[in-house]
Amino acid sequence: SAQNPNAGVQVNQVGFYPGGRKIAIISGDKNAAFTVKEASSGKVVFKGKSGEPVTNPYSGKKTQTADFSDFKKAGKFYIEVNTNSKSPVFEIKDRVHKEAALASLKGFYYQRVSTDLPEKYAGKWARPAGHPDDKILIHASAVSAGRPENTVIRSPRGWYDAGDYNKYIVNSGITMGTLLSLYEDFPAYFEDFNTNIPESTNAVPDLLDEVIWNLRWMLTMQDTEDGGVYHKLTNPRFDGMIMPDAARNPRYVVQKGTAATLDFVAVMAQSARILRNFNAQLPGLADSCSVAAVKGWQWAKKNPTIMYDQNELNKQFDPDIVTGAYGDKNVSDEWIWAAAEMYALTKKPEYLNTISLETERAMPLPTWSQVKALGYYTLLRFADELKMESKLSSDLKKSVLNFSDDLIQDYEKQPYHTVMGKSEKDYSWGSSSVAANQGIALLYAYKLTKDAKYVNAALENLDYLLGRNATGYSFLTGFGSKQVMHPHHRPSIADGIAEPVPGLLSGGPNPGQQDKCTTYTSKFADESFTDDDCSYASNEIAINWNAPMVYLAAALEAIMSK
Ligand code: 9MR
Repeated sequence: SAQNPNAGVQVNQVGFYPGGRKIAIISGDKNAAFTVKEASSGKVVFKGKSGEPVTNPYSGKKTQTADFSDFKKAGKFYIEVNTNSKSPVFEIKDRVHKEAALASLKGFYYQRVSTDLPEKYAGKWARPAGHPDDKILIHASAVSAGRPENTVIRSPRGWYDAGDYNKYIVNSGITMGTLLSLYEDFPAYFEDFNTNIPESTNAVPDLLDEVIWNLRWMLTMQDTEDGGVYHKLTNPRFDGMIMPDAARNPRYVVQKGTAATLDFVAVMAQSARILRNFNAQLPGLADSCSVAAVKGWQWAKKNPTIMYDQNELNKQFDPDIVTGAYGDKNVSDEWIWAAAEMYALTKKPEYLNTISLETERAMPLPTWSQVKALGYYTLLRFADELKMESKLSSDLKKSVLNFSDDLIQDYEKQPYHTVMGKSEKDYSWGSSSVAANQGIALLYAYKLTKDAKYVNAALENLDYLLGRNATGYSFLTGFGSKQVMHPHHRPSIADGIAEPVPGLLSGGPNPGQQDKCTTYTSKFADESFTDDDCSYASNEIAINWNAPMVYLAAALEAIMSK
């Protein structure tokens, strides 16, 4: 219950693969035994012994692990510890996460800007188009000779960033990189992956069709005169809790910046690489992307240190802009990512010439402000094709593997038997994306070694996201027996429909509690979550959190269904 989020038995509320690892977490320290029971009959189908009690480093609460991996029968079941302690019902079956993978990609469709979402595709969440974005003003911070004040540009399409209605290049960067990498890592899987979107009947995979909706917007964010890319397209202040079509405030593009431009370059290079295989269906698009990438790269070379600093800009220019800043003060990682993608696109090693790949340092987890690992993943993906120097590829390999080896070290002793949460820092704003991005890193380690221990740990982070965590919530809307019902997401709040838009990943526990909502019931790092739409710090949704969710669920489907 909300009063005691640690009560009971927590599981992935969606379910398990017949051959996969299956773990439940039992609260308390006095449970020597557990049973698995068939949901329909209550018949005992498996008996197990729980692990040694573990003390939660954040709350001091005790938990025990129930491992029933040896039970491999398909069906619907629950775990019982004593007569009053039962887990939610879960399913064991092949392709058990396909629906979650499809829904979390479909989540992007619901975020589409400048278009109607007809009932045929959007079901009861159908809504009229919002934000045509065909008359965008140039903010005073962004005026240039070619685009003086009072210039109006077209910048339609894209996805709403999150619970708000703005469009931010930096955050689109990691989001697109993650989805495009998913396609490059598992292209065959997307031959049969239909999200029921308007483009579903064309000959392009739905994953790419969805990505292209945002790609076409990103292309409009480049100043074609000089190649620089506007940091974001935004209202001066956040809209109220209204539907997209009711939000009519003027919108601006703001200052061009180095981080935005390099993220743009990386996305355009990767898109060009992928889309040239679809030239027949999408004539010219791959070429446009590669031209845009080269132009952006040249701009960044000339403007290597233009950091978007919203507070500083507000001192100089009107109107004040107070929406998401995505201000990044260090762009060395953006250089690495952009250079890696340019190299992989053009096969010209010169792109890496002036760049330090920093493989001697620990690989950082990908976030919107730290994209180095995306560059590593791409370089490793193409190491053979690029005939990469063996020292370079072995350094990159080591870096990616060390990251995962540190993660999995002793994770079985964690209170929820997950790599997620080993470090208190994992519970930051958007912690769900930490879990998902850790899972992706583990799957790259698996790709490099074929060692199943990495897949197990990745799967357990998916278990975390779908319910096996200290809050007991499944963080993907529309999934699980204890669902997030009140995400900080304007359409979900304003549409008058009880269920939130499905397939969106809630940010998850964040002890920062910056929203100051009064409904949190705990301050412990792993419980610091409230399913309340006031909670933009723990219960918003965002495209850069949904993308790794899509990746993790779809990649595990591809791997586990072989
Ligand atoms: O994900 C962002 C997080 O890392 C920052 O700490 C936080 C505060 O600046 O902003 C988050 O991004 C938000 C963005 O600024 C505006 N749209 C909603 C995003 C998710 O909360």
